[in-house]
Amino acid sequence: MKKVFVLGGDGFCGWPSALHLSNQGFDVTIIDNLSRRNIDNELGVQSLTPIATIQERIKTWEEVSGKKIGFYNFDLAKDYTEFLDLLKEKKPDTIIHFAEQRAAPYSMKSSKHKRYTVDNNLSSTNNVLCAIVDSELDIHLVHLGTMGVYGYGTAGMKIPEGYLDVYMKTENGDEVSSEILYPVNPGSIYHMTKTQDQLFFLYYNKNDKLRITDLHQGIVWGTHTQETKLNEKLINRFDYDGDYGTVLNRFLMQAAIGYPLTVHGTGGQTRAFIHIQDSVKCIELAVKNPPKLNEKVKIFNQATETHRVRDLANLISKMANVEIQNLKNPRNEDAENELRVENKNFLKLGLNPITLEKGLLEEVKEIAQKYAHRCNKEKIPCESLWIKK
Ligand code: NAD
Ligand code: USQ
Repeated sequence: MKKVFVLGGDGFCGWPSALHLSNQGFDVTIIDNLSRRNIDNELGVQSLTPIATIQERIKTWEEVSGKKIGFYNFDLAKDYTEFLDLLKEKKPDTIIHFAEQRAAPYSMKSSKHKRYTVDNNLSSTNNVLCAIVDSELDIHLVHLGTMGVYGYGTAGMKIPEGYLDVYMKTENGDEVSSEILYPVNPGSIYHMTKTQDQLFFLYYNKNDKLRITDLHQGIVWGTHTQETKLNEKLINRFDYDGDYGTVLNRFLMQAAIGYPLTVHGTGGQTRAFIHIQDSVKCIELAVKNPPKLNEKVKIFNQATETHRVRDLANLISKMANVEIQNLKNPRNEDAENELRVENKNFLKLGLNPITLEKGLLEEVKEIAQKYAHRCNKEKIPCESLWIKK
């Protein structure tokens, strides 16, 4: 049985991915320091859905499926020796790395939050890479990166999957070509950490021949996957607050409680999206299709659709008969941008995307309306400002 470590396996993407891989017959071990749950305490918020403790989650999964999932509470940014010892003992075939602070607004709250995000994300990624080298094992690392590494200007072309062919003029007028990482353009401290992760991967792949897949994921929406639906104690987290809630899930929850949809500025921002069920499928496909030895870092754009924020707001406003409010944008970002994204790699491997049209209503009914009573309206506004007054 192939062994998989899921770093950050208690989180929004990590938990359903751990269940899905376990269901597929992988031997899954979760490593998570539960920092995300501590941040909920710091912010005084809770997931809209009532999430069970990690121990209850794992026990319930064993009862429901007959399959075991291991769990270790390590801080990957700090507990290097413990992590390395575990690698040597368990010898996983694959490590999936979700274990980073992932909210852009949280990363921009204050210098304390900026420093935490940089320290946590960069040390975790570097420690994981160093430990793979130290273990002397041939482990495939799958990392969750972001579409945000490319930035949100208008590229004028489909954003390629990670790499760009460039043509340069030499001093005597000849043309030379080269393939480079697509130029980075981070829009927050969080996104900046992901652009730096890319350089770690480039380097460790070149120097230590590590086999690495970096998934440039868009905004994940939805809550349930086939596995999390099986028992209420397996339910996934649903963040709706001003720091961790992402735009589409926030709109769905706002629609369910009749709260005017919080559009930043004109809502002209175009972003890439993927449903959580497709996200876990992509993880499975990436795990099953590792790069060969000596192959460069494999980069996939993990997104199925692009939408403008105001189009999403209009769609949900009509569907749920709720007003739209245009707020002063707390972020420093382009008011309007075009975005087209190449995603051939996953489609070629067999991804069959869930479209927004098919999934939206179900999400409103099964999650947002069902748990609307747990919403604390005071936590909805986005109060983290990119530029302080
Ligand atoms: P999340 O915050 O719900 O989960 C991250 C998990 O990692 C948490 O359980 C947290 O406790 C753990 N963690 C963080 N730092 C750790 C450390 N130092 N040691 C051990 N555990 C640690 O986030 P998510 O939404 O599941 O995102 C997972 C990954 O996917 C992130 O890296 C994020 O950048 C990426 N991603 C997420 C989205 C999205 O829309 N949610 C979109 C694109 C990319
Ligand atoms: N926005 C609104 N109203 C809201 C919330 C957000 O208009 O109530 C706007 C934001 O200003 C922004 C866009 O919606 O223009 C997206 O914001 P978001 O919070 O949904 O997404 P983002 O901050 O980009 O981050 C999320 C995840 C992050 C992941 C990223 C993928 O939190 O982990 O990396 O999506 S991507 O956006 O493709 O870079």
